[in-house]
Amino acid sequence: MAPETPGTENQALSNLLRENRRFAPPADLAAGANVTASAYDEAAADRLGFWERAAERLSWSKRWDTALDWNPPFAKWFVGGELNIAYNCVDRHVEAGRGDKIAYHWEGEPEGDSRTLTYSDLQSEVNKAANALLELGVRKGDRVAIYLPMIPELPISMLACARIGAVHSVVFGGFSASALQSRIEDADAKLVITADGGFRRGAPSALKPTVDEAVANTPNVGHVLVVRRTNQEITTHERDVFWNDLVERQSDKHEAEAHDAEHPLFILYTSGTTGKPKGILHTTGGYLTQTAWTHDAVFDLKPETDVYWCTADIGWVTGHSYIVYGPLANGATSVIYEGTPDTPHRGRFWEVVQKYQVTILYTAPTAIRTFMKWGDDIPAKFDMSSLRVLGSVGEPINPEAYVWYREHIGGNRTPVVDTWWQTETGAIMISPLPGVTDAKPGAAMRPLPGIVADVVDDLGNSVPNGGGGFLAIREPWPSMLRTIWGDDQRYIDTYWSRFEGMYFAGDGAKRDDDGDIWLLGRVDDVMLVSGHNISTTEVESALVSHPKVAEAAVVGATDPVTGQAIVSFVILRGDAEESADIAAELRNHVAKTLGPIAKPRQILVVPELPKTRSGKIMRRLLRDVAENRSVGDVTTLADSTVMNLISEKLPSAKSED
Ligand code: 6R9
Repeated sequence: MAPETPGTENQALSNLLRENRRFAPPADLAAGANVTASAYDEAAADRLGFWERAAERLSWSKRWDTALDWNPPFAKWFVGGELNIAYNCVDRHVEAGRGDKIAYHWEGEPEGDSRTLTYSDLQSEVNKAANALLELGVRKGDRVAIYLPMIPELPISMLACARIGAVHSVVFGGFSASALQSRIEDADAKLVITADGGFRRGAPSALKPTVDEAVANTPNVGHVLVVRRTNQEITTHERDVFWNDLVERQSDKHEAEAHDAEHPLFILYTSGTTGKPKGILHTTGGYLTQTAWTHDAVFDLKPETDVYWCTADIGWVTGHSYIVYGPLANGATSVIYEGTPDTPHRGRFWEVVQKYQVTILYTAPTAIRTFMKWGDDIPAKFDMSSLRVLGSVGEPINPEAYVWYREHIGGNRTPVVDTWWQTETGAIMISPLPGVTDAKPGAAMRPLPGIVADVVDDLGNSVPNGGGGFLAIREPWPSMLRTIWGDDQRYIDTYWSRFEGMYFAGDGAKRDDDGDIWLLGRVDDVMLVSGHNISTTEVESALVSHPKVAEAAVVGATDPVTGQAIVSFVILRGDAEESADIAAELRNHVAKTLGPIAKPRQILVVPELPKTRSGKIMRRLLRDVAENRSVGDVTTLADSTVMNLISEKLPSAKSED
């Protein structure tokens, strides 16, 4: 994204989109909010003291001596402190007399398949699993790979590892044998926890054969612990042990030992855009402090009355931080849903909201845009009056999708919090507070109290209000990644070398005239058109603001005249007709909304977009299509047939005027 022409250094990214809608917090929510505006002042006056108070919300066996030891870019938080994460997430709630409170309402994909776990239930399950791990020879510091569907044994396994100080590495159940194998090898895991299979789209889908293939080449894996979920036929090996045999016969008592605040908690692999996956390492005290505090503040969690549902997969960081650790540390009641939103019907999410009277819902823009495409009539059939706060994470949320979410899911009464963060940040960093902030659709608004984020130009200087550039974080934060597992140099190179003394997030951002932050997509995706750096997000948002468009992805393709030209891929709404002049209509709409510089060269109407398994659009593959190359590596695609569907559309990919 280096500027091509001299003198453009201070205009790293164009600011084209104007959005004037505002939504104030509901008065009752504001009046009883967990966190008020004063938190910003308190944190600004004493940032470390602020995080120390957040850490005091947890139970420590030994208090820390020093809040932060910062040896850039290596941080240690709550140095000298000791605590047990499983004790904080489970036992202390039972000891406080809340053992009968529901921790998880688990909803399987097959209808009628559900299970309820109270905090007492969770305590005995976690203790049994911890004892089982010990019997298998797993010790503090050992790594355990977990390859499970969204069943209760997944959080139970994570907590059992945390309890004994083993480091978990959850690998999303959709990954291939070779992806699993490379992650097992990189972390040198000695145990793999899996299941025979899980339910996906109405049918059992096998997991065990993938594990067998992966561990055939990993001699250090001593055992594979298998949960029976689908009762599919499986091949067994000598190393296999079954959850039902091993875990069920264990004692449900286990004394939790305190671990150092900096003891490794988990590794989570993130692929980034290219290359070898990075094993992001999170540790104990700082991670739990920030996930718990942000979950309380950003969702205004009232643990006694709220029913909270985060729809992410636990295999992604959102599930780690906001299905497992944050909510449990806060004693929340959560929903876990095993399946997909369209099984057995397209109203399944809203049926779950209605059934459990969900009050807080946290989902992704990709899901919201899919619901928009399916039509307003589907959510309208369900009673969702219990909802009071909605959240969004994973990608920039287009203003149109935000407003649709607020209106059709939130009944125009609920605030929507757009939460920006990453696997690397561990917890939410930039977000409105639902009882404090006048939210703007499409903006993540302000860094949370205690977080020092900035938008900087190419040289690392803060951009003025109205300017665009790179998102950077100027001060360490408690739940930051500590390193890339086994590769400190890559940690330094990837995150700390772009700007002196600042964490480089890899996202473009702008600051509006009020100083509020808008995320603009990955900087690798920025388009350079006639010397202007144009963000994918703004053009996509302009397209989605057209009533016929449900989803859009844009990329820059080499162009002889403008350097790069904008090529757009759009999915139409369920009720929109694909007319002959749709391309011209949409191109003009973008030009009118953002200015002629952002007018796409081409518009392609497609049935689907290529997405990662966590729902992010893979623009790299669309760039291959737009530049007439053969399509690159598709192994991280959720649905590998999508690129064929798009390529079939190619004859119409010729340029227009
Ligand atoms: C939590 C998660 C991180 C990347 C991040 C950014 C994008 C996430 C966003 C957002 C705009 C938001 N992202 N939340 N962009 N607005 N509210 O998604 O972690 O899978 O590591 O992805 O996702 O590009 O850099 P991860």
